[in-house]
Amino acid sequence: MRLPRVLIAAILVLLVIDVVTSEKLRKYKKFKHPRKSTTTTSTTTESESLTLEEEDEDDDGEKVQTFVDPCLKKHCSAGRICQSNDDGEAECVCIETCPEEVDPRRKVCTNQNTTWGSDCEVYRMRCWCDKGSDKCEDDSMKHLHIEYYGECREMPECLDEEMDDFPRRMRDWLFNIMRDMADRDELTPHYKALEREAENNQTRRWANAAIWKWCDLDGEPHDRRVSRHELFPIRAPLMALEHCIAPFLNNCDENDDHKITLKEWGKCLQVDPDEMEDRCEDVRGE
Ligand SMILES: [Ca+2]
Ligand SMILES: [Ca+2]
Repeated sequence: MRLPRVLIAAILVLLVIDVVTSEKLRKYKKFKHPRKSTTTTSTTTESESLTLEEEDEDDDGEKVQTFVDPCLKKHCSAGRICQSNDDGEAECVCIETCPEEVDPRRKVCTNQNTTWGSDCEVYRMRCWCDKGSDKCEDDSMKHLHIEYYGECREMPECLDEEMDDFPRRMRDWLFNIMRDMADRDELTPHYKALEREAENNQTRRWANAAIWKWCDLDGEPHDRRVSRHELFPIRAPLMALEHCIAPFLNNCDENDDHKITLKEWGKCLQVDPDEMEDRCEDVRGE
């Protein structure tokens, strides 16, 4: 009789341990879950929880969880800052105050041909309109972006013959920048290989330069589409030198959805579509 009792007691103890362990595991998984989504979707869903926990061991070797600022790994686009909400979730909210700018060089000219005090004011207005705030002056400002720095000025019209020649000049320019960056060792090994291929194979020259630049422009969100905002690094500095750049880039977005796909980019640069395959270096989320 003694032995079965011991056995039953042992089974009961095992069952209790099992229940406790699986409960702990379930809670742990609940905490773990948000971390999974931090790298790939943090910029697409702005209110998602980014509660992170770091595990340390205390003096007794027990695992303890230390909560860290949910904003640490949160990226907010221009005009927004990260704030932790009541539930401890990271959230991007519109910047409340922009620094007062006195330097006229900080002024910017937008796609609506309006001069603003600073880039911060433009991004903040776009954020208000995106979020449906009553501070939004006009719904069209959802797509407000900076064309160039300085006050708006009269731009010479881009003539048809200038526009006809523009894709060729742009391709040339892109290839030369890529080559310069390779010479200065400023490309990653992945893009250096694309550059070498472009040097050695004439037929790949324009395609590789175009692919590299498109990948380079696709910043945040890294979604294999270049938004008008992401075009800023090439549009703003070229505006003063190339009056055709703005209409050229506008034409690139063929379906007018404010995003330029690799296909659209290749088409507007007049590169053979068969050569425009996605060869971006994927370093994020891996
Ligand atoms: Ca993008
Ligand atoms: Ca498009």
